[in-house]
Amino acid sequence: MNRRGFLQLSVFGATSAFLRSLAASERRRNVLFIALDDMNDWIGPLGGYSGKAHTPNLDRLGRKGVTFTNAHSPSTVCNPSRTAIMTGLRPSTTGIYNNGQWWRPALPDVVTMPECFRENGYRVEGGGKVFHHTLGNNPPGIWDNYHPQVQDSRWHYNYPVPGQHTPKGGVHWPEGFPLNGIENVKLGKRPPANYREFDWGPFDKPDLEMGDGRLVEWATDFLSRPHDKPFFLAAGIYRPHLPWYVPRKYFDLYPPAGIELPAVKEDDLNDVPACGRKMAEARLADFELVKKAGQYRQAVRAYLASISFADALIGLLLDALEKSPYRDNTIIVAWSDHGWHLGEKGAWHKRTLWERATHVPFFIAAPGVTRPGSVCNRPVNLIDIYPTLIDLCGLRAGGRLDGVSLVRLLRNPQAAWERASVTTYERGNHAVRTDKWRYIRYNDGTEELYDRDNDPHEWTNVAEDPRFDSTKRELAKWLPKSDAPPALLKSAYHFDPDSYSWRKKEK
Ligand SMILES: [Ca+2]
Repeated sequence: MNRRGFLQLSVFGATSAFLRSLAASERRRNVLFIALDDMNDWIGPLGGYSGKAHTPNLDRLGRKGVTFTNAHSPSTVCNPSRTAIMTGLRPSTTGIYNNGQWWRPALPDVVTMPECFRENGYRVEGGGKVFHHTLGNNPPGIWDNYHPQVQDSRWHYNYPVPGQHTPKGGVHWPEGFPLNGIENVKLGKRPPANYREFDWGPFDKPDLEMGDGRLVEWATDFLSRPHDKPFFLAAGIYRPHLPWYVPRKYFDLYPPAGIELPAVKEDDLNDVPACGRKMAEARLADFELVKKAGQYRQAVRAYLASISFADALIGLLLDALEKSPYRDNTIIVAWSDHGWHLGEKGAWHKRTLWERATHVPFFIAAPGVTRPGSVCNRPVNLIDIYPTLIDLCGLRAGGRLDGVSLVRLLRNPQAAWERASVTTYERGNHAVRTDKWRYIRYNDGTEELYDRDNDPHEWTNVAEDPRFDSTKRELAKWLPKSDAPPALLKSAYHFDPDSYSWRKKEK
């Protein structure tokens, strides 16, 4: 056969494979699952930032389906939140409360969301940070294929997959580290709590050469190819997680003079119980360091720039999907694992139970189900993603799920909705969110109650006001009925990254 005949045949072969995949994709819905990291509600569709946030692609995603404006995360730190989302089980069910625990040895039989799709005949691929990114949280049996996370600077846990637990050469501190010039970071001294990531500044690099850019390039390539099965494609974008390194053009969107700092009430924590104050003050030394170094405004700017970079990458994913044969048969879901404080309530970082830490971006566009540009203000939780997606795709759960399907709200965002949204941080500390209220109960029984209609900053704790006793009782009904004992800490195991197995240490 001459070369031309061969080419014609292969083009024909590729085309028919593409048509076959199209036919298969028409039978069942695909899922594009976009995970964001530490992205709070400072985005256009949620309006949490008092200035102008540049998030045209999140705006665009909102126009494609439903924007949930009152969505909250299961927890306010990465591992417990992501474990809850991916297993469909709350921290109070699993005992996974923090980053110092491994979920798999604690939950050996749990069927995670990608495993559920895989068992139902889907091709399941993932990349970047979907489960928590540190070693031992992304077991290899879950995915048909995984694109490892690429970091933009040296990072102590850059080994999420077997065989890659030794950082390869080429992962260095950026030239001039730290770009923020903070002396303690340069010296590797505390505070900050983690100097390796405590940096921000512009990179002179194209988007696709950033770690998240590599991930998105991989995901868009996946979307450009024929697939003979329906797919579940997870793309985990790491920004706006620290370090806030993004291409310079995203910093240029935010001239320093126009940066708005969050509103803070001087004596705000005086009416907060000790447990809450402790959460707010956990990274106080980091915050003080930022202010002392004259970096507060720059840090806020870098966080916003990081949001806009993540937004641009979401745009590339949407472009790729819209150009693909899967555009009319793919559900898009996008979410962030929790929010982030940049000074609100005196807090820096995450790990609190207030609005800025629990309130998250959450979008679902489901062709044939959602109406373009819908907005849903009902209180929902990311624990509901798993039951919602399997409902949309007609799959059955492999076991217990703590959330509920949101399909009713996807069809009618104004539908009556009696549920509250619950966020947990460490054992026995919970926040209950309804349309109007935030009720916090700590593990020593102390409480906070905020009337969000009249107090959107959550400045005035009215939990002690007897007029609200019955309100508190109603809200308390949503608290978990029990709080599972914490799963073992990592230090209780020997972990072998090559076989990806855990062995309990002898006592
Ligand atoms: Ca207060």
